[in-house]
Amino acid sequence: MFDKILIANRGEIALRVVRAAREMGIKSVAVHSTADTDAMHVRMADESVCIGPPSGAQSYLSIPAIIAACEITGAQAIHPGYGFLSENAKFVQIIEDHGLTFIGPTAEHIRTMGDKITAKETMIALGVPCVPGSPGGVPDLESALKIGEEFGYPVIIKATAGGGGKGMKVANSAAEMEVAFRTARAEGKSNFGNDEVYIEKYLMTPRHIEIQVFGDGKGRAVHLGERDCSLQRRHQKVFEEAPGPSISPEERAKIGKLCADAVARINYIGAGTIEFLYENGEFYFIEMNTRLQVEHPVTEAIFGVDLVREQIRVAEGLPMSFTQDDLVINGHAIEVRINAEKLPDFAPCPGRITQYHAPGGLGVRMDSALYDGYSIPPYYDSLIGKLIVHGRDRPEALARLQRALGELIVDGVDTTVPLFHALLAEEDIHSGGYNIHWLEKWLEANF
Ligand code: MV4
Repeated sequence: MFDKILIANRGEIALRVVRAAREMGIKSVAVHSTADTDAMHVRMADESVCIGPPSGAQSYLSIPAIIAACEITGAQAIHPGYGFLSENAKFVQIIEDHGLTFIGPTAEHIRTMGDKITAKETMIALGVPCVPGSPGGVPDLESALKIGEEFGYPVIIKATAGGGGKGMKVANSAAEMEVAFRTARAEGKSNFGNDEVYIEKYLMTPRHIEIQVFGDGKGRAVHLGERDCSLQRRHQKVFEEAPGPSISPEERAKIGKLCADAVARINYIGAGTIEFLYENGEFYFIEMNTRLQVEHPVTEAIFGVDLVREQIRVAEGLPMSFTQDDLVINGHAIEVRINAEKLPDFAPCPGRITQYHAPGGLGVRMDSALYDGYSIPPYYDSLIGKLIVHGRDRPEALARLQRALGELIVDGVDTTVPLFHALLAEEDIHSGGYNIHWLEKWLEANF
């Protein structure tokens, strides 16, 4: 059993891990850059170590500094949070080489899912439905044009190492293929050092539905239903909910079982998310994320589980504390991401928080590392809080969201809060009738 773990992250997610560890009787070590000396995660952890200057590359991404912090403090395991080193297979390998434990999947699982072509081949072999497209990589323009003919336009060319929408280009016709193909390759090369691409049929109006899975690394795995994360701007999620407003219990059980069985077969350990596009009642796999996601609290709310606690348990070799039959959905949960950004352009807005008041009451959870007088540094992600509401049903969750947003005070910087007030006035948000393009179109028309 661990008696001390190190958290290789900052902000609300570092705090989230400190809290889970403390409830389990495990001490936590915070690491921080010189810009984060006064950060809440440093204050709340049992110990802290300064690991470098402000830039992420020299601190939260510095593997030697993080390993050294583990050796100095005697921490036995590392929780990576999300972002930073959370999906870095080399980091996992180095942790294991030092006799430490990574709280997350194996280096091999991270590597397999990090390469999108390999991920897709793996999922096809495991019986998970995928978007129709090229079998593996597409080496040249001639092959790309053949795939376009075979599947019909529009198609989407994706970099195998891609992510966050980078290295992704749509071709609406054979005439557009050359530029799209070349651009996707070039973006793959320059952003990820890998110019391999694959091609899929382009789905016009899907929803983004992701299935939460959890494995014990010994061939047992469960699913915790889906989250609908269709409301995105430039591939950044802004509003997430569980269960998905368009998914029936039968569909959930079917796709959930496929996903749980797939990750059980590969002895997956810990939390994972299998991302799908959902259109006309069909699920199409696109990617798997081998980490805890930002939006995990909506799943925690409706299932009443602590996913970080479970991650730590399975990393210790313990079984999960629930079976599939124990996992019953209770109500509806919604998360909104509160960013220090100025509308309408979402320009980062770091600065000093002159007043902070978190909302509370029944069914309200605020995950944030803010406090009165805190200065948001300009070096990192602009996420400053996640407001998660839980109700008996979707209308109650929406009403609770409106009520909680009204209580929230974040003064001193601009935030995305006004966006959510405006969204709550939209009929499409109340009916759940949105897809992956809805938010950008709405922003275009309204902001
Ligand atoms: C797609 C697609 C349509 N058809 N693949 C965007 C990021 C990456 N994770 C996958 N993405 C997409 N893949 C096919 N075959 C549309 C998108 C997409 C998208 C997906 C989820 C949420 C928001 C999105 C916004 C634009 C495009």
